Amino acid sequence: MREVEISRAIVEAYFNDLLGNLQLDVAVVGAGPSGVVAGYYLAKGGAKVAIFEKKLSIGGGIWGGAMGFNRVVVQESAREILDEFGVDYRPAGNGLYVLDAIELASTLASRTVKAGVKVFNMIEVEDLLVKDGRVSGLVINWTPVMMTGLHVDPLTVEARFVVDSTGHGAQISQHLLKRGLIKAIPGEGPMWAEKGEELTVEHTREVFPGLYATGMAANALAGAPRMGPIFGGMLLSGRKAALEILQKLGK
Ligand code: 48H
Ligand code: FE2
Repeated sequence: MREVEISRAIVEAYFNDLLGNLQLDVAVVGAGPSGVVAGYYLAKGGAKVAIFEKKLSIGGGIWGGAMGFNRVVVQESAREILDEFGVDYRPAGNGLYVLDAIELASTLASRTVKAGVKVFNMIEVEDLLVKDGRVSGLVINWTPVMMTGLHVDPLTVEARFVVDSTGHGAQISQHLLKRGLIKAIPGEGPMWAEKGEELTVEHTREVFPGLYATGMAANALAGAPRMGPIFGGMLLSGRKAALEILQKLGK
């Protein structure tokens, strides 16, 4: 066994995957709960989909539960998604269920990868391709390049749809705001769990031709309340975006 053979195996496998994912049906940005669930349902529906995540880990805000207590809550309306993924939960009364954040994050990750979604971590989406008034892909760079501020030009990925699943900051939609292509991103409102959960799903939509927003990004775009450590809305939002996109793709 020679070290260079190990290196060759890694480089060949990675670059084959990258080459195979430069043109996608759907590029999801952000591997938090809403992005991962969107990716899963898109792949199950037959779309070619990849997720780009700037951190090493996938799962976004799930891991820390609430204040580091690594449990999260999901309400009745999203229980069927937990069942679909095979995540355990315990009734906590009042139509709420409590689950282990580590199990949720790791199971969502595993099932999504096994459903055929290619996850590229450590890649930050630094901009969008916009042509003829439609988002048509991503501009990507290594996270360490972004962190160090080195002047290194990016690469690109083409996609028929892009999903902004970047959480609180709605980072991807911010690129359109900066260019005056969308009018405003009011940011999330103060906490109101029930309303926030409802509105997250309601505001999951195509926010600009070719661009969907899910989860907290959808909330930020709509100025809807935050909801704290309840995750049903994130899961339902990811599924809603996926099903609408599949329909538009004719899948
Ligand atoms: C690549 C990026 C980029 C970029 C960001 O924050 P998330 O977990 O997002 P959601 O919306 O799926 O879930 C929100 C939930 O975790 C939460 O915060 C809740 C329910 N809060 C309620 C409250 O009251 O606070 O994940 C977003 C992911 C992260 O992993 C980021 O690293 C990643 O997106 N990301 N990836 N390129 N430009 N920006
Ligand atoms: Fe949050």
